[in-house]
Amino acid sequence: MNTNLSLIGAPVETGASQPGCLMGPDALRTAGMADTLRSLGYEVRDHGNAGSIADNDVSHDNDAIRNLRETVGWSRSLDDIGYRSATEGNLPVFLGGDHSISMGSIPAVTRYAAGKGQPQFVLWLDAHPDFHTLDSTRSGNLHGTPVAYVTGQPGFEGVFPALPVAVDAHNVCMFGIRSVDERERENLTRCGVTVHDMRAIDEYGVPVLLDAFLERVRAANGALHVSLDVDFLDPTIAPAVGTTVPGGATFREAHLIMEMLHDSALVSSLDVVELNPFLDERGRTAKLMVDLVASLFGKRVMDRPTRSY
Ligand code: HAR
Ligand code: MN
Ligand code: MN
Ligand code: MN
Repeated sequence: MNTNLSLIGAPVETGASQPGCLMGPDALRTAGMADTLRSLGYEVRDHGNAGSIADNDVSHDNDAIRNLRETVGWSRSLDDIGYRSATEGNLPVFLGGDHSISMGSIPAVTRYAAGKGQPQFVLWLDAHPDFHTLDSTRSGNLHGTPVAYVTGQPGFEGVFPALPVAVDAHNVCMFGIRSVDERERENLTRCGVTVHDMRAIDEYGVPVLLDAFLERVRAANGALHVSLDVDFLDPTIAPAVGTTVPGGATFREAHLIMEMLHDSALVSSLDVVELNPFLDERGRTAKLMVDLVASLFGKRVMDRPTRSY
């Protein structure tokens, strides 16, 4: 795994239904993100917080959509910064911010991977598939749309930046899903996204499902972007999120995923999103997110031989 990490703060809350994610990057910093990663042997550069380039006048005829121009501005700015960071040899870690930041982070890393001839894969850890299009969203909250956009679903043209390369929907694997809108369900099935809902995790367990996906990434020599939404976790352990859904991943399931990702050595970029510090309890969710990221980057309990199934 690349040992040069660049932390990119993305203080974005315009994609969410309620305010607070703006403070996410700073809460993750306060919880010790940079020093924790340094203690694991990484070279960590914190680029501070990015800003939105909202000098556009885009519009869409779905009147429910909220904060369209700001979100388009953020996607442009994060796409620029993320691409530059990857080009300079770093593994970008995007500190959100609501999940609309993936409309910049994923296009950036996908473009970079394509330049090296690598297909982009995405592991989406979330209660929600975030697979609405600009036409299908009823809430109008754009954090519900990034996966549709980055996989090139119709209706984003002329509003969000054109994607030089879209992610193949078949290369997207979701874990933890338990809140899906009707239109999302139809489109996910039609497009061939792999959706492991909580029932699948209960029935098969994390290792079988995750190994199958990681094997595909490895076989394709793919780049792997991990997008970690706080609400992937059960709200009893991660209360600091605006969209809690009961029945989420446990501490142990989440840690196992992170440890397996580290063992795979495949991860090439990361988003940590939807942390709303205004809703936290004495920083516990922020600290948990830092702990999970530490496991993804190699914090381990004991040395052990590589597991094989
Ligand atoms: N599907 C719902 C909507 O479109 C909820 C989306 C909530 N998204 C997030 N990110 N919290 O996963 O409004
Ligand atoms: Mn999400
Ligand atoms: Mn979510
Ligand atoms: Mn395909």
